[in-house]
Amino acid sequence: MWTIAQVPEQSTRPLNPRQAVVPRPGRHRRPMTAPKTQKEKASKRKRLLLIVLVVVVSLGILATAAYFIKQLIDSKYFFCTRSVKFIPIDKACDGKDDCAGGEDEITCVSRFTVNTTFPVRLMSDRRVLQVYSPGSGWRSVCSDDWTQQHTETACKQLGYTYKPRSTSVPVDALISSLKTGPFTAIRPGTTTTPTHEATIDRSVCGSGSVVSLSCSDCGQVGSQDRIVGGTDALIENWPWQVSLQQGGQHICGGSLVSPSWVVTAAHCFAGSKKELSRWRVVSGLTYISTVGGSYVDRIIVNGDYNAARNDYDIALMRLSSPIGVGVGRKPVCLPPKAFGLPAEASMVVTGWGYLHENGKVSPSLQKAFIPLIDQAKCSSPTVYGSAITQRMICAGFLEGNVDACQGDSGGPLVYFTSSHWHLVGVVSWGVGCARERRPGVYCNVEEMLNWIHTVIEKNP
Ligand code: 4AZ
Repeated sequence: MWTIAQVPEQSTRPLNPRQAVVPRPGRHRRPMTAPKTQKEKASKRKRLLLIVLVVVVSLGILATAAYFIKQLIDSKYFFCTRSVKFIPIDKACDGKDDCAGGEDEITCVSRFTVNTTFPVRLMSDRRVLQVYSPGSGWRSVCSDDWTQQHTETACKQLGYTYKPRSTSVPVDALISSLKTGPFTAIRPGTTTTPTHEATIDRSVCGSGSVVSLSCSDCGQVGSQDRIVGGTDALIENWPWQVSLQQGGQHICGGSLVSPSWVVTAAHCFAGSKKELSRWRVVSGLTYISTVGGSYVDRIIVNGDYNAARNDYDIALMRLSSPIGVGVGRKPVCLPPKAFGLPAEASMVVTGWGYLHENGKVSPSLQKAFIPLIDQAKCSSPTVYGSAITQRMICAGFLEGNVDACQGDSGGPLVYFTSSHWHLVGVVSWGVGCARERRPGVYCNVEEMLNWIHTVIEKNP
């Protein structure tokens, strides 16, 4: 075996064996492949490193430039893949085919009007399960023969289900409008039949109690006292809050009501904002960022939305894949029907909206505690008069100073009760921001429950 140790440092054997090579004193022959000096090696390594660095930096610059160019093109044009051409973005989703095969009119916001009654609901702050039938109307479900299987079936009908539980509430403990019925009870042997088709009317509950449902761990957060500063908020405390973005820009707020569904305002999709592929839903961040947003595969605007009056200002967005629920990403609870918000209930509005009427979007999430304003007071001629409909609620201070503003639109107005946060409003409109006698107006979520449940059921 030829090892390094066997290599003579200076061979005296001639290359031509007939001619002897006499080593001359003081002069050394250099070997055929001279070993590099330490200095040479270091400089070669340095040169290589420099080349790698230049290549990496150039690639980085190129990628960044490509990203910004793409953002710029995406913000102005829609690309028709089949006919390989760009069309101005406002020609996409305008009701007219501009690409071959109408490609520009496929992935767009849709409208949906509900004209039926979603047959299952939770009633009052006790979350009493009620079912609807055209013949009998709404009836509270007795606890008689109710099982965990029935709980799972009913919760599935209501949308998002995680660790569903049911409890019994004595009829005597109900609000007066529910005490006298009407009631209904489950027919035994109907565990997987939709709840409203599995019941039989009863004049009284044999067990003396009705079913109360808790379908998920919605609206539950850790302690609230980790908030730093006056109005700065941490996403961990408001984990349903999301930022709806287009072309890397925050456009509206929204609220997760399940891992796949975001409730927001219909007016966020006005004008050229109807094309689905341009939207991203950024969740789990206190400081707004444009990276890592979820894609959206459906946007459904309330079909009764009236842009001139801001009436029915609500929309639902379905995420292409559900978000992973964690400390910064959790759904908020939808309120039950007849939630019974107390007068001047202290609620919280959150968002990255303007910090002043003519300001700009806030880099960090903000929160504000604001009281509910009585409907009659908000509809008085010195406030908003006849502009306030049944689909709206007002919140804030008549003296001004604290309010939602541009960019908060679509975001949550929440109320804490029975150890859960509930989505009672969606930021909708107002005259200016924080002006005297011009409080914030919110879409009344309680009035939209039928529409929300129907949309979610029809788009599994
Ligand atoms: C807006 O332009 C907006 N002060 C949102 C909320 C309010 C006003 C304007 C309420 O999106």
